[in-house]
Amino acid sequence: MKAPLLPSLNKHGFTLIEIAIVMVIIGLLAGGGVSIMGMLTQRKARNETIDYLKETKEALINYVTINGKLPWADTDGDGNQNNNATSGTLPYLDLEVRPSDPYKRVLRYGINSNLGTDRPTTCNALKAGLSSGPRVIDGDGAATSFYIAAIFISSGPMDLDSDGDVFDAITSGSHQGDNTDGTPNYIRHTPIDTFDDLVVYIGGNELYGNLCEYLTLAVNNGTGEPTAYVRDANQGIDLGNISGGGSTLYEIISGTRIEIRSSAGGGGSIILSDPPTPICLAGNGFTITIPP
Ligand SMILES: [Ca+2]
Ligand SMILES: [Ca+2]
Ligand SMILES: [Ca+2]
Repeated sequence: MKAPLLPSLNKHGFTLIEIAIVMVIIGLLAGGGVSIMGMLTQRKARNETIDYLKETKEALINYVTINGKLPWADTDGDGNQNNNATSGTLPYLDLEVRPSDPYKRVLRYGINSNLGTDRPTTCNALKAGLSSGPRVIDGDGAATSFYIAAIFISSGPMDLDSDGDVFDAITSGSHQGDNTDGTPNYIRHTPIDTFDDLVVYIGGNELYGNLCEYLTLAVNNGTGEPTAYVRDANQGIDLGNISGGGSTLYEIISGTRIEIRSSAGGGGSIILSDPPTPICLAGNGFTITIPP
C-alpha cells in the first residue's frame, strides 16, 4: 500500500511539521529568556557593588574626619584594622559598613603608610604631596601610575584572567596593573574579557580638604629675653626656638596645643606670654608675644 501524499494530521488539524516549528520557537524563546535573566542578574549585582563602594568611600572620608587618619588594613580577617598594615582587606568593623560586597567577598584595601598614624602626620604628608605607597593606573586616563591615599577593590564575580585569584591583572595594552597585590600598581579599568574588578581610590587632595586646616602662628620674643622654645604639645616636638628680640612664623594645624618653654624638648618651665600658654589654636592666624 502506498504512503499518503499529504503529511498526517492530528485531531486538532496541525501537521507534525507545524508542531515541530512551534516547539523550536518555544525553545528559542525560553533559552533567550534564561540568558536575558542571567544578564539582568549580573547587572544588578554590579550596580549593587557600585553602591557598596560608594558607601564605603563615604564611611572612609567620615572616619578620617573624626579620627584624623585612615584606618589601617585588616590582615587577619576579623574586620578590625591591624596596626601599621598598609594592605589587606577592608576593616569593615572600624568603618561600620557591611562586611562584604554582593559577591560575598570582603573588599581589598590599601593605604599610604603616612596616613594611618595621626592628624599631624597625615596632614604633613598630604601637604608635602604623596611620594610613596599604593599607585594606580586609571584606564580612563594617562597610562602613567600615580600615588593615591587609599584604594578599595571588589573582585567582581570572576577570576577572569584565570590566575587562581579572583582579583585580576591587565598585562597587555597601554593600561596595565595588577589588583592581586598592587605591584607595581593597581588598575581601574572598564570590564573586558580578562578583567571584571571594580575599583575606587581616594586621592591626596580629596582627603586633605576633609581633614587639614592650617594656620599661621607668629611668636615675638621681647628684646633682652632668654631664648624661648615653641613646642607642639600634640606631637611632642619643638617647632623651633627664638632668641631675645626675634620673631618667627610657624605653619601649624588648627587645633594644635602650643607651649612656650624655657628649655628644649618640653623641659624648663612655661615662659610668661600674651596670651599665656599652653593654648589650643584655631582660626586663620594667631600671635603670641613674650614681653621684654
Ligand atoms: Ca584585624
Ligand atoms: Ca575579578
Ligand atoms: Ca585573577
